[in-house]
Amino acid sequence: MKALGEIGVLVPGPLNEHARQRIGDTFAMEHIPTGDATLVTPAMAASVRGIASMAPVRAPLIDALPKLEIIANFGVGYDAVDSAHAAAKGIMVTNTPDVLTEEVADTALGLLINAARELPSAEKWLREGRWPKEGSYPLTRATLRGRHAGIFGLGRIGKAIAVRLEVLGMPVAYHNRNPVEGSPYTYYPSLVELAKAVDTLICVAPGGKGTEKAVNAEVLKALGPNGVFVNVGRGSSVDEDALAAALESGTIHAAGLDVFADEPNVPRRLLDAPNTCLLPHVGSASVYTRDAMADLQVDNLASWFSEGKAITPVSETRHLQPKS
Ligand code: A2R
Repeated sequence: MKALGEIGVLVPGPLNEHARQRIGDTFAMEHIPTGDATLVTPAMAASVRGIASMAPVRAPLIDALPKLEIIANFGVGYDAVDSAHAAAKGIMVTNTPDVLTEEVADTALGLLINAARELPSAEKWLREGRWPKEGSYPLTRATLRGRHAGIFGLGRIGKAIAVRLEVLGMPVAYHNRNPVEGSPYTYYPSLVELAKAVDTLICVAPGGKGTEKAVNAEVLKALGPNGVFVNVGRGSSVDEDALAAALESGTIHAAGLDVFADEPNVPRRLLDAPNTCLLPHVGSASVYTRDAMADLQVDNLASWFSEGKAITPVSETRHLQPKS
């Protein structure tokens, strides 16, 4: 078995600094500015056995690296990695679940409170000197009191959000493809039915084809005029035109969004829509949590190359064993 320091690990595009540091200290690190396969040199093709990514890893990049064994993704959502293509070629894919769960759940709560109680707008009122000139910020039409919450994607993070909502006194319901065994929350087999039953919808489902534009005009109409929509999952799960239209027309009351379909670009209509709290995808973005994600990403690589085992394989590649 080769010493870890002789194993080539490619970092395509930007990566968390702590992860880069550890990869550089542990492996023979290579870097290319983006995931563009044409940037792979013959030397990289001959030596790279692992990828550590925060940026997309598409099929052409995978195909340009004939010795590739493992793609270690930074983040629990791995929709930017072509995991089906990797699995078909026997290449392991790992992600970083659990270590970010509580941080993202906190962010969801912050977005909900900000959207419903307009705290960013109230702060703007203070900073613009309007308080002494014009008096108190107007009373908010929305409150958390008496709300009913629906979670789209009751997995690790969804459950952590549910616990927080229960503390706020909100009954919780959810929609997944399958009911969660033993869950105390009410299950709805359809997202529209869930939206009809609640006035607060929190999306924390994974991105990808199965959830693409799932939160559409019909779902938003079902949520209703007192509705607050929060998204800490993926922007691709939302029809953003329909969401902007729903906010503009009062079809729903407010939205708190941490994720967007075409990051870092945020549609003008969402920037201009009333009652929105918009964040630049900071759900897990504390030093504490990002360090833990970086450690798990690098530990997956180290474990694969030294023990022949990934720590947190994604479901599509869980069955794979090292080739050598
Ligand atoms: O559908 P199920 O029974 O496999 O439940 C999963 C649910 N889910 C879906 N629900 C409805 N329609 C779908 N097409 C669909 N696909 C998945 O989302 C499961 O309950 C939940 C995902 O939970 P976990 O796998 O535990 O992920 P975690 O750690 O909570 O993170 C969720 C997402 C990430 O993928 C990133 O996009 C974001 O939060 O950070």
